[in-house]
Amino acid sequence: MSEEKIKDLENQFEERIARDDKIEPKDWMPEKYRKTHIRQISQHAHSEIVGMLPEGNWITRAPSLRRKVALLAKVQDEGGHGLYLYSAAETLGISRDEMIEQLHSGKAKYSSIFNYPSVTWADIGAIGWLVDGAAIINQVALCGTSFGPYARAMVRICKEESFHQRQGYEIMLTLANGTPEQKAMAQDALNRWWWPSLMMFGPRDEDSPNTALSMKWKLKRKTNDELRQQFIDQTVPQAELIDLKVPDPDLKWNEERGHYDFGPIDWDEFWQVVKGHGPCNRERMEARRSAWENGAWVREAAMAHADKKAKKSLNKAS
Ligand code: FAQ
Repeated sequence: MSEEKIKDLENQFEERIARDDKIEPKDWMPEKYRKTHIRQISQHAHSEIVGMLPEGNWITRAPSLRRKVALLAKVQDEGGHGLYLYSAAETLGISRDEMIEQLHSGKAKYSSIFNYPSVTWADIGAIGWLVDGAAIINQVALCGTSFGPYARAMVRICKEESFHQRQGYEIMLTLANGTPEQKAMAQDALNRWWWPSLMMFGPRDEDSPNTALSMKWKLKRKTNDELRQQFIDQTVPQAELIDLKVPDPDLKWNEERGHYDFGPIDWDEFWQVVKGHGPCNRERMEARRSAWENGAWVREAAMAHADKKAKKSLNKAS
């Protein structure tokens, strides 16, 4: 293709982005747009799948049948979210196998938050309330993202995440209104999950290499810092309502800004976790790899069945 033609296509593409048109898989797009979408959508998919592990840990130990049913449904939903997202990424020309290989080899990232352990039942409350709460804030913005399949997946995912967030908050509410031991357990979970939840939104804007281009192409509709602030402003009153204390001595409402000021985030810890040195990175990757290996027979059986069905319908047609 001539340089002039490419320039022309680029201009048309930028005009479509400016008009808030959705870009669809068969439309022309700059190679960098395609690649950055594969990066973000596949990492998002990996996060959903790895994110099943800390909660899956509690399915057999949920304190009642009602809690067990809700948790099972939630963990299953997360698996479903991973599948929509892998499908959305596949429309950009990468295969599911390639994405899984990138996860297993450590080339692709997944959210830092899932490298922390879930040690008590209150952690299941904190994950629903804080982790799903943070995920919703990020994902509501992504409903307006420029790539059609990603935006449409987000609409459905957000509806399910809002159920997840409420079931988590309700666990925290119940514990906070329970015995002094139960309330202390809820407070301890909030103490451990608060800062890692703030890290989920990614590095500060000035340290975020991908934000500028992703904002220009409307992959991101809000920056990491904007979303983090929105999460804090929304979550602090929820903690106050159930009489739990956010573990940040610098947290203070700033009348002038109309936002909460908050204390420094430990970015060294964040990068350590992202680079594979968090408390559970090794355990999470081992669980994913062994699930992949142990599930090989299911994939083979499904392929053999699909093959048999295709041959049968070919025979019928001839
Ligand atoms: N963890 O330049 P930026 C959920 C990486 S879903 C690990 O700012 P970007 C549901 C980043 O990839 C949670 N790595 O990057 C659920 C980049 O590295 P790269 C997942 C992180 O992409 C709930 C580098 O740092 N949600 O929770 C993290 O513009 C409960 C520089 O950063 C999504 O994925 C991190 N926290 O912004 C499931 C939402 N932050 O790729 C189960 C979609 C940054 O260049 C249970 N993703 N990095 O090698 C996004 O919105 C963006 O990708 C950000 C990062 C905001 C995460």
